[in-house]
Amino acid sequence: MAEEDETVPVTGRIRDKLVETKQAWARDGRLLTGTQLDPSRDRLPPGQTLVKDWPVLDLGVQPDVSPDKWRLRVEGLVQAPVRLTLPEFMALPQTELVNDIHCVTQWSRYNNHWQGVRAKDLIAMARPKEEARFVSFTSYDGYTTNVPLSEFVADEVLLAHSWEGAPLTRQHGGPVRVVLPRLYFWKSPKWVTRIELLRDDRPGFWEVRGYHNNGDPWAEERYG
Ligand SMILES: Nc1nc2c(c(=O)[nH]1)N[C@H]1C(S)=C(S)[C@@H](COP(=O)(O)O)O[C@H]1N2
Ligand SMILES: [Mo]
Repeated sequence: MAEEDETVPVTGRIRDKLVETKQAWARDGRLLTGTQLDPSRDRLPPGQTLVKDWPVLDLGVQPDVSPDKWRLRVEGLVQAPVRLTLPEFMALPQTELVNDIHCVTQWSRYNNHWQGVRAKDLIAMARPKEEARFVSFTSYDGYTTNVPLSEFVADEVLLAHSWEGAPLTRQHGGPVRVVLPRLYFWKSPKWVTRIELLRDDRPGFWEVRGYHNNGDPWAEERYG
């Protein structure tokens, strides 16, 4: 099979200062409160502040993925590698979910309405091999992150193309991003293109820069 040109234009520059600041916070253990809250009674995880708008956070590089160039691949330890164009992705069974998002830089936003494809439906198509335990995501801006496969196939995890009834904007990761609401939002890659199933864990961009490998907001797993 001929390799396609999968590069897309990007605007902006990697914000080294921001990356350095976030790394320094990890070193200093910033924002840790040590408060015990109960997700079945409480709604705002410890140390978080509620916002009404939706902040944009990324490395400062926003890829411009035109719909005809967008591809999504599920590969690695799978029996049936998946490779989808955007129309093929949109033709899969669609799910609507509402959830709260929690960013490690302290903001949380309630009641986000998403539409997209459930991660577990996509993974079922690829038929994971028995030894697959972890997922590594790669995005069009070069960003990577990782979660256990069991987290990715949880019911509330979506590959979202719409938010509040409108297509996801480019700055928030359109055409398609992962939404994994149980973990801090850095575990939800924008502009996702590759989902690789692995036997061994592979820490991603922030995970190798001092951020926690798991990232549970209720346990304040900000830094690792
Ligand atoms: N591809 C990509 N995905 C990413 C990031 C990024 O830099 N690149 N940043 C992460 C971080 S740190 C956060 S908090 C959320 C922010 O998503 P938002 O800009 O839609 O609020 O995206 C996550 N996903
Ligand atoms: Mo973040």
